[in-house]
Amino acid sequence: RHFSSSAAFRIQERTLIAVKPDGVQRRLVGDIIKRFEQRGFKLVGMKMLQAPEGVLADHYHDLRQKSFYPALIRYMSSGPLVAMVWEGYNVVGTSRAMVGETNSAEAKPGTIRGDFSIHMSRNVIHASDSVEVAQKEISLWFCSSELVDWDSNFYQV
Ligand code: IDP
Ligand code: MG
Repeated sequence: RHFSSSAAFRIQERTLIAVKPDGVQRRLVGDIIKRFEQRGFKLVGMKMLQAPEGVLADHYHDLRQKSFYPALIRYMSSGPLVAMVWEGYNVVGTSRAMVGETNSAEAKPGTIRGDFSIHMSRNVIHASDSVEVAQKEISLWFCSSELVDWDSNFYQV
């Protein structure tokens, strides 16, 4: 067995990533997948869907009182999105760094939002913001049979 079996790295974290409807319309799905693959993360689930209203209501439950909430739901319902589950060492924190600030105007160049978006109302991508939230979001968007627990023989921590 190679070193990735060592105890420190054995517990694998997962996160929910979604290419939002504007990202799909702008043909950014491939570019976004590429960034997560080349960083070294492992794709364990992926599907394209028109997000059901109930799922969106659950997903953005904490934002339901915000003034922008109705517009957010309209945005997220405006077309299909691509939901994915990515796995790997510290994937929640690292993917938030790769995605950049919520407010695209403040997102640094080199981040996904900083490269592809100018305004937070069309910010291209979702990424879970904590390990606990990630677990909730993954079970909201995916059933367990849709997640593939495959072994990687490529370098991976
Ligand atoms: P996050 O996506 O970076 O985690 P959250 O604060 O969880 O940001 O907000 C969820 C989504 O709601 C954002 O990605 C963005 O699409 C939208 N949003 C957040 N704040 C605003 C706002 O002030 N105006 C318009 N849309 C917003
Ligand atoms: Mg969030």
